[in-house]
Amino acid sequence: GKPSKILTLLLIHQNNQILLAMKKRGFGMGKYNGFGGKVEKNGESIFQAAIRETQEEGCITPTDAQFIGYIKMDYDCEKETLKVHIFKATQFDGEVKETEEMKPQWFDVAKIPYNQMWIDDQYWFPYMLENKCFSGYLQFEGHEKLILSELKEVTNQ
Ligand code: 6U4
Ligand code: NA
Ligand code: NA
Repeated sequence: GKPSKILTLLLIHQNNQILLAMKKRGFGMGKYNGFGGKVEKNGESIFQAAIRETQEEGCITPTDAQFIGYIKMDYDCEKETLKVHIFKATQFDGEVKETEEMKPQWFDVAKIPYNQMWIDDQYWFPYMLENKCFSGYLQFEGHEKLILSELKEVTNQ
């Protein structure tokens, strides 16, 4: 199979609102998403990478982040399979600011802009919003067409 790349994604869910950010460049440009990116090859943990990417992209430091989900994503057009580790936080230090990479915005949970997000988000955000751990596998044709989606809640015991 293809080589894989470890990525993080972190969502802030506070007071019935979710903090999303419009990606201004690179992979996922023009879409609203959480903060995240590649784990650095300097020995940082996946958790540390999730916090660092949120600091770099949103200027805030989550203080109660928890692992909530794992999704393996296979894009036919990409050289590497993406292994995305998803975290959720409700508290953070600092002030949300726009950066070169991201334009952040708060959304009511009832008004999440799924039509301006990755197509899979509408399927797994409900787990995340309800604090249910989940795991899955997605297969894409291009970046917009989801040809296989296997997502499920994961329970401990
Ligand atoms: P550089 O080149 O350093 O800016 P980096 O920020 O390390 O890149 P990036 O931005 O390429 O990594 O990471 C991609 C981000 O997009 C990760 O947070 C995972 C996320 N992502 C990719 N496919 C996704 C999908 N189908 N649904 C989703 N998030 C996805 O919700
Ligand atoms: Na990023
Ligand atoms: Na990065």
